[in-house]
Amino acid sequence: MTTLSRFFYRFFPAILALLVAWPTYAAFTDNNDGTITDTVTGLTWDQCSWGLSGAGCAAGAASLHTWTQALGVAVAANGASHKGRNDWRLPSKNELESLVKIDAYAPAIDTTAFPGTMSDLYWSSTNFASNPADAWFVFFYDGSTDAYVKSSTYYVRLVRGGQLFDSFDSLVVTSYTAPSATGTGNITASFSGGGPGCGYTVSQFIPLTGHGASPPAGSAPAGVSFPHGLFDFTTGGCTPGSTITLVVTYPQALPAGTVYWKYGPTPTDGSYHWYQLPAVIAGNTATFSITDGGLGDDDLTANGTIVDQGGPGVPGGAASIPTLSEWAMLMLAGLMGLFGVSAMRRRGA
Ligand SMILES: [Ca+2]
Repeated sequence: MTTLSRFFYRFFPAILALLVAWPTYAAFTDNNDGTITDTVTGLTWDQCSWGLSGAGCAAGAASLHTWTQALGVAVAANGASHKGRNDWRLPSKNELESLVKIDAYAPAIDTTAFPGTMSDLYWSSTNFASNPADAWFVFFYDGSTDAYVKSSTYYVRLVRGGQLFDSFDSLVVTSYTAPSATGTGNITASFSGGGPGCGYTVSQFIPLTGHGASPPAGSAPAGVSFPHGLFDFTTGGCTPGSTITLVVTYPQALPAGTVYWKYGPTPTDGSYHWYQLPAVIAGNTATFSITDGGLGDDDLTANGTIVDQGGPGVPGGAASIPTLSEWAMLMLAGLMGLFGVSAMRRRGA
């Protein structure tokens, strides 16, 4: 036996152990409070899938959630100070993938650190960029990843702390400020309701005509002007059938008699037409509510998406306040009327 082979046989167990241990990218620390910290990523994970608890995550049953519900699980966990913390969130795709153990399957995870993990699909918070109706998941059977429609029900594991990778993936936008399309100043359109994942996927201020999203030219209701143009928006990721309440703040006070007009189909008339959406007009704000699938939602279905387009219509057309020359014409007309009446009286006398 050569010196080299003797060396190899002597250290064979150590070499083997090194090779087996090599693909371990994560270094887990059990915090003994139901959480596991990955010292590589700095993230702290809920040791159990949502729904499981206790030693070895042996109690309860892992629960299935739609993507929107999964975002809500984090909100609920924070409200209940889950495991003494209130900064839980749904992990991003990259964060969730960091848990995959590449030399394991069914489940593809360190089962000592994360007992009770389902060999199944877990939601990430990351939207699928080319189709906002889908989001990314990690398949902990083999560690693969893909995206699918958000209404699917998958498992959830929450995370907290660390560096928030892909923070914009989970950013839900509920307020939009931009100049009006008519040059009157900045408009802010904010909404509340619709669930934790409900945000604008489209938001733009458009003119009454001439924009790709504008209603057909000449279709607007007669005798009504739209000094601030229209607001065109779509929300996504909302709880199906939920109601959002919008407050749109305009740069100037809305005149008396202002009505919020919309162009689109309604539950009682499927063709595109102008109609008045019930709204509270006060000062420079218009406040109204739209229920997913109800009046004001152009897709007329409770699908988690609200499609809307409309704006405040001022009665009397553009010249609701007479200009100086118009006042002069009115006075002249009034004077001529007075002369006419006095002339008639003289003739009749
Ligand atoms: Ca809808």
